[in-house]
Amino acid sequence: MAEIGRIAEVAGYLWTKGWAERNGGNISVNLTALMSGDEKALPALSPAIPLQEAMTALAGNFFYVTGTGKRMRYVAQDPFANGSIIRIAGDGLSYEIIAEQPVSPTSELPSHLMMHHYLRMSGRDNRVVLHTHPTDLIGMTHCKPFMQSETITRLLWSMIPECRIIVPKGIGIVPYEIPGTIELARATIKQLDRHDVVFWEKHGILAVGSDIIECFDAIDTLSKSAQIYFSARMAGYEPEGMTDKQLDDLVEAFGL
Ligand code: 2HA
Ligand code: ZN
Repeated sequence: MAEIGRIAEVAGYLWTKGWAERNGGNISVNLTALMSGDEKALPALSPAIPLQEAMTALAGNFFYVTGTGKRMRYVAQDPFANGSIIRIAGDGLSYEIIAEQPVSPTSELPSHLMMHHYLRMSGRDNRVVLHTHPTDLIGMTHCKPFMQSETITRLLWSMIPECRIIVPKGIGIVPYEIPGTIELARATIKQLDRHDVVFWEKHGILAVGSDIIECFDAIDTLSKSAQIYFSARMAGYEPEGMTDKQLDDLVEAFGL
């Protein structure tokens, strides 16, 4: 399936960017619309594994999910030895692994499914949830003044025109929570109401989208903006940033 190749491609980018130390980050992609009837009918490779909450809007859906403890650099080389396809049961209460090997999904699976469930319920065509650890953006989350959605969005938008265009909904902020917890997932979902990219304080970035390459591009563009900001600061000056008018003109020019 071509989509698995695109997931492997992005996993490779996460590693080469330095955003995926050890098993850092995880990916889930809703494959339901891309699978043939034969693929959907594959026999289970695992028993039914219960979910904590009924994912009714995801009943009968299929996801590729990176594996628990697996490294992005190896997902890039061999996505099916480091992740698997799961099928959500018809009642939304459990899932089975169906391909290609019985690789257990990321410990973040409940959080990812909660997000997919929320996106489905709100009618959004967002098939992808991507979580990663970009050094520069995480660095910014250690600075309290940046931990305001409007402040960080305005700052990163104003470094290059592309950022305003590629991340039009700006950045949501989630104060620190223990990784992998339902609390972190719930706080993130609140931010997904208005944003496609969320910064997790002192931890990482989560992006949702209809396409995994676009999810990567959004985070990559934010990272570029952060690097421009830090380069200027390291050279000893505060970058001017684009003006409000320059940013507003983009809205009109690009129909944002
Ligand atoms: O999967 O990044 O947040 C490892 C993590 C947890
Ligand atoms: Zn993480």
